[in-house]
Amino acid sequence: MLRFLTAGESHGPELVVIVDGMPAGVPVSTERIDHALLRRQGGYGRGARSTKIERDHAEIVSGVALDHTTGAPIAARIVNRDFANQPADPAPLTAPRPGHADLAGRAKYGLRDFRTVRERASARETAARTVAGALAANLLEMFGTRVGSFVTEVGAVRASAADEAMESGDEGALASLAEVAEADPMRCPDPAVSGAMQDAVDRAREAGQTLGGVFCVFATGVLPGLGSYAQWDRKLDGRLAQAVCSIHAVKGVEIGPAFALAGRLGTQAQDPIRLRDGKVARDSNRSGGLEAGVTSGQPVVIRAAMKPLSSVRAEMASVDFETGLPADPPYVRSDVCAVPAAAVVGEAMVAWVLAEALTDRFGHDRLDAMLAAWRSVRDADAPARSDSEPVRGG
Ligand code: EPS
Repeated sequence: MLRFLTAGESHGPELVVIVDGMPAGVPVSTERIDHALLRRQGGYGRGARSTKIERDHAEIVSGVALDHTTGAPIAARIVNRDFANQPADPAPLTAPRPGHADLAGRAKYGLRDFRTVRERASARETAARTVAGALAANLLEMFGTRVGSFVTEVGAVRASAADEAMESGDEGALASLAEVAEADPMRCPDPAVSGAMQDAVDRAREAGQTLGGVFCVFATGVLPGLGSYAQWDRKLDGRLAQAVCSIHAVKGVEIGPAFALAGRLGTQAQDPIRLRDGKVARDSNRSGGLEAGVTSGQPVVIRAAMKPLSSVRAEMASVDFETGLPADPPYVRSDVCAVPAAAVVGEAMVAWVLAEALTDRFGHDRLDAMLAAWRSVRDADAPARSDSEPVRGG
């Protein structure tokens, strides 16, 4: 079983991630991991913490030798530079902020200082996930799978540049859009729309508000047949949705153009099956690369809706739990918009779940054995022949 755990508080000394079950022999580049961390720190609308204080670096302390995984658990630590700036005895936060984990932490753990809740519930934790995701991406790359992302909505501003590519499943078009997004401060695939998104962030900042949005994560070069329809908890669509929905402030996940499909007729929501040059081909990718919880071999396309961040300077309605009186919780420094960062975390989570599915299918011990098994499946999925016996039943 491939799994990871994270530990650490947002303003504690460090974050920690332990990855277990990664096969031996996977190349590991610390530069690439740090590059993923840098991408997550960026994006227009991030606050002072991410842009000025932290400079995330993953120090790998176990499980990697000579730049390759050894099969042993991989542990990595990321130092929180902001730890050094923390007051020794900060005043407790006694008024919970709506939308945050504050009240949940009191209900679950009985914590009275909401600062304690915030420390673990913070999205800073996603830096640790990014390390696990980068390791998963290294593994996936050995099997020809690449994961990318872009941002399609920020506040009320929407970029439609990627709509066609997301529904058609054109891998080249998706990769080009992600390349444009990579150079854009908003991770937007349309630089013209990015300007309007950035203006919206500026306006929100001035008003003491925050903005959410929508991002798309996709994976290309995915082997058909990963996942399962045999049991609910092995369905890959469900596992991907859980993983993406677990990202802080993400409240909605869509596979393919699911919400648009809901209003169409049946034939307009399918991906017709054809034979082209003796190979099975599809006209479109409305399924988002997943049919019945199993990969189709088309790109996996997932969109996620991120709510506006709950830390706002504008007035918030709450109650002080010490006095029992209405209170406006003090503003705690935060980002104005973190949708570009969430897209990078989305990549990590999608890469992780695909790596889980790949190791579930091809084993956990060693990369060379996995590759041999993968090749035999890939090559055995022979193209349908028009002179072969028609399939009966089903
Ligand atoms: C976060 C609040 C902000 C964000 C932080 C997540 O931190 P601070 O209150 O220290 O400014 O910057 O995100 C990160 C530091 C990060 O690396 O992503 C929160 O409350 O979730």
